[in-house]
Amino acid sequence: MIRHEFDRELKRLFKRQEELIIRKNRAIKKGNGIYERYAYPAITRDHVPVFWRYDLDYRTNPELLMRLGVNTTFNAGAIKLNGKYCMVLRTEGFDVKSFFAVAESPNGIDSWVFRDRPVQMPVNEDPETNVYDIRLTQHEDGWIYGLFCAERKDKSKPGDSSAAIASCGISRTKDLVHWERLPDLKSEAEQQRNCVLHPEFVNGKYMIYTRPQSGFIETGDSGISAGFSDSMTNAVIGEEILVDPRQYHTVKEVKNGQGPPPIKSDIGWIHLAHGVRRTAAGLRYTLYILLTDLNEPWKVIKRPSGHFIEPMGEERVGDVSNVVFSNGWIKDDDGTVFIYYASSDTRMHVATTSVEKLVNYIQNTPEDPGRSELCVKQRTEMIDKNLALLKKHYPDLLE
Ligand code: M1P
Repeated sequence: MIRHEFDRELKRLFKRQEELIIRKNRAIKKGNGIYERYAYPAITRDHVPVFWRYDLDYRTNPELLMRLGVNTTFNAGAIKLNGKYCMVLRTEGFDVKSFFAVAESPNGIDSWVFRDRPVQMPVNEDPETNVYDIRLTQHEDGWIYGLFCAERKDKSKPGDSSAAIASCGISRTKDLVHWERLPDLKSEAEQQRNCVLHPEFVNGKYMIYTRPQSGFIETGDSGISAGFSDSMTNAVIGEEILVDPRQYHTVKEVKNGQGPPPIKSDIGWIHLAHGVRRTAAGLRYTLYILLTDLNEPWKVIKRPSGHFIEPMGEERVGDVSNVVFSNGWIKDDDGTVFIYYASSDTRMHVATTSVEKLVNYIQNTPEDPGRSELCVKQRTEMIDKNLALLKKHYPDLLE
């Protein structure tokens, strides 16, 4: 390209991105009443700054070719900080290494802008190959903790190039800019993924939701669990309590994992989790809700049946299709809840609801009775009640 063509193309790249960022998102009103989805993804790889992907120097890249592509932007931790809604995204380069990057929005829905540089996450004495799926917890001790998966090659299997070990990496920050890396979580399990710090002390200790695993992919017979540590600067947990087990023929038949830190409500801690089911088309990841006791957050007290969010339409397709995954949500002062979820390990979406609606959902959605016959009974009770009501008040709707 000659110089003025280069300048024109460069400006075009920035303009296209600006148009994407300022595009207003809109709620899709014909939802299920529990939450609202939005017309467009919140953050895609096209939101990643142009200067993270292209060499913009005419002398070294006169054809303006992309140099360091970004493949996906997904599985974001989330927090509201200094009045801004922040996502800390799993940003994956074409080289399949993930890193964390902060994007901010003034309203939690759209206008997401990446900070100028990715997070410079320090490593400890055994640097990991890959980091991902950070959960941000504003803890009552004053720190914002980031717990994430730190993945290393399994050196005990030198002949297996996909053998890996997943551990819980731990870091803390006050501003999402300066991060202090702490030692990885020590537990009795061979591997850990989907670890999340509870926001409050429990009996004077830090409580960490875990998912002990027997291998890198397989979880053995575990499910969402919890352990307690005296400190986060050297986090060690002993015995892990099983909080929410896997269960035959449910949305969490194959495995499950805690999503973001739970939200406190009058009736208990509201949890968002992912459940995985095996189908003929491969694994299907959906999100579900749980309620745990306010004083004993490891005790489940309500389990609305089935999934809460499932991959829909275009969300079903991506790098790892048929997946929704969430590790970030934000509760605003007015009770609005912004649920950030990724689809198919590719891009981020937002859905909005409120604590009030979540409480209503939890209190009034019956639990899974466990068998088809009982599910029919459960549904028939609602149908009978509804038919009587319709006959009395809206007979024309039955004609
Ligand atoms: O590909 C789906 C998800 O798989 C893993 O989650 P889990 O350990 O629960 O199966 C993670 O790698 C996650 O990042 C990914 O979205």
